[in-house]
Amino acid sequence: MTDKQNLDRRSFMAAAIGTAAGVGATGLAGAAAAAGAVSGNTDLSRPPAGAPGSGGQFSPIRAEVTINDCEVEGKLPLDLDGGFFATGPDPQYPRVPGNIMFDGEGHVRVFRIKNGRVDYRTRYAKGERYLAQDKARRGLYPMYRNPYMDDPSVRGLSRAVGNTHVINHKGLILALKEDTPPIALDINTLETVDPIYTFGGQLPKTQPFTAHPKVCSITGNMLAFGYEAEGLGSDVVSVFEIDKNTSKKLWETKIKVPYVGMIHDFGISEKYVMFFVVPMTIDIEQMKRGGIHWSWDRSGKTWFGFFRRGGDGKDLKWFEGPTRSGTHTMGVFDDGKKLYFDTEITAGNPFPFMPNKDGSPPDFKGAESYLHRISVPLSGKSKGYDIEKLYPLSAPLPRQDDRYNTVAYRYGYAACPDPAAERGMAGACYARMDLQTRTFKLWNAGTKVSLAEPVFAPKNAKSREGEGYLMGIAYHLDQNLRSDLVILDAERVEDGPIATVKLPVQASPQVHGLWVRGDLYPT
Ligand code: V55
Ligand code: FE
Repeated sequence: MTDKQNLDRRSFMAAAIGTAAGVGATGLAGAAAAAGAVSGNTDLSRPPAGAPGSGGQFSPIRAEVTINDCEVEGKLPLDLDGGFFATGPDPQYPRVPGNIMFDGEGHVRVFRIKNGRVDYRTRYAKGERYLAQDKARRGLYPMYRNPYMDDPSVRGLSRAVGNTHVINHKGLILALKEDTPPIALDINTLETVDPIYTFGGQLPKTQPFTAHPKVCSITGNMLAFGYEAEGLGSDVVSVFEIDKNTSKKLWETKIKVPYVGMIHDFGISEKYVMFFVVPMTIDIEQMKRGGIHWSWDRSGKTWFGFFRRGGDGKDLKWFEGPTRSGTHTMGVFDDGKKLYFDTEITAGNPFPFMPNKDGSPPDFKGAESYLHRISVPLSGKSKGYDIEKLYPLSAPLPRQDDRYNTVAYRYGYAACPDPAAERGMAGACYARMDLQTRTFKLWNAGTKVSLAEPVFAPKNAKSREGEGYLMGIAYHLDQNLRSDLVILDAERVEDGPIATVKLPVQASPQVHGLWVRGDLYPT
C-alpha cells in the first residue's frame, strides 16, 4: 500500500469505530470501512477473531453452504412459516486496490423456517459475470460500475451481480443490483434459473432495475424503476408496474432528473411516485482514469420530486433543498394535503469510501445517517421541501412492515448503534420505532456483535401492523464471525431474542434482507 492508502485506511478505521459506537459497527459506512473498503481489501483471508469492527456483515466467505435442521436455542414460534432471504457482495476474486465493498458477486442465502425447524442454504447469484470469472478463474471486472475497466473478453455480457437486495416475484427470488436486470433464483434451491431476468422479454437485457422495488399494498403489483435508463450517464429514469399474477408490464413512463446521481431507492404511495435526487454524481472522467462510477459533489443541491402513478409523468414537480443525502426510504404516505417521505438523511457523502469530487478527505461526521421526514404540499405550491428529524437514531438501513410499502404506516425497524452512546452506552441495537408516539424501543446486543439489517415477519398474512417477529443476523466479533439468526417478538424487542438459530459458520455477507411468508411460496 502507498502511504496515502495507509493513512486513509488508518483514519477511516478509527473513524468507523468511533462513529459506530465502538465495536459492533452497524450500517454501511461503519462496517464497510472496517471491511477494508477504502484502499481495497486484496486479502480475502478472515479478519482476526475479536478484532474490533472486523468487517462483520460485509466480510467475504465465498463458501456455498447447506445446513438442514440448524441448532436452535430458545423456542422457535410454531406459527413462524416462511423464508428469511438476504444478499450481499461476496467477491469471487480479491478486490483490486481502489475498488469498494459495494462491488462483488451477490451471495444469496435463506433461512427456511417451518414447523419449528430451520434449514440454512446459500448460493451465489450466478449471472454472466460470475460464470465468466468462474471459467477464467480470475476477476474480469476490476472496478465498481466501471465498464471501461472490464476485461475485453467480457464485452457484451451482463454485469449483473444481484448483490444488494432480493425480492419475491411469483415464487422466484430476484437478486437485485441497481445497474442491471435481476438474476432469478429458485426459491427453494437458490440455484440460478435466469441470469438476466426480463419478465419474459418485456424489459431490455440492459434495463437498470432498482434494488428497492415496492409491492403495492392495495394491488400486490410490483413498482420499480431504473436510472441511467438509456445508457451510461443518461438522465432518463424509467418507472414501471408489473402485474403480480401475469408478470405483464401494466404501465411505464420515463422522466428526466435534474442531474445524474445515484438514485438508490424511491417512494410509492397509492397515487404518487417520489424520488429524492442527491449529489452522489456520475463521474465519467474519474471512470476513464480507472475509478468508480461516482463522486460526491458537496456543492450539489438536492431535489425531491413527485408525480402521479399511472400517468405520463408530465405533472412531475421538483422541490429543492441544500446538499445532503438520503439513501433508504423507510415509508411514505399522504394526508390529502401533504406528501410525507420518511428516509435516512446524512449531511454529507454517505459513503466515505466513495471519493469527494473536490478531492477533500472522507468526512465521517457527514456520513452519519439519521431518520428524517421530508414533506411537500400536494398542491405543488412550494419552491423547496420541508424536512424534520424523526428520531435521534443513526439508522442507515431503516425498514417497515413490507405490507405497508405504499400506505400510511406506524412502525419502523432498524439496526443502529445505541443512541445513548455519548453517555457510554456502547453496543449494536435493534430498534422498533413508533411514528405515532415518536418513541422507540431497543434491544442492545452488546459490543461483541455486528448486527445486519433486520426484517419484519408478520405472524400471518392477516396480522395487524407490527404483530409478528423481527429477525436479523448477529455476527460474533469474538467468535471468528460465527453467526446467529436472532428472532425477537417485534412488539417486545426490548426483551431480546425468543429464539436464536446458531450457525456453526459465518453467515454470508448481507446488505438487505427479505421475509417471504410461507403462503407466498409456490405449491
Ligand atoms: C448501495 C449498495 C450498493 C450499491 C449502491 O445501500 C448503493 C446502498 C451493495 O451495493 O451498489
Ligand atoms: Fe439499499
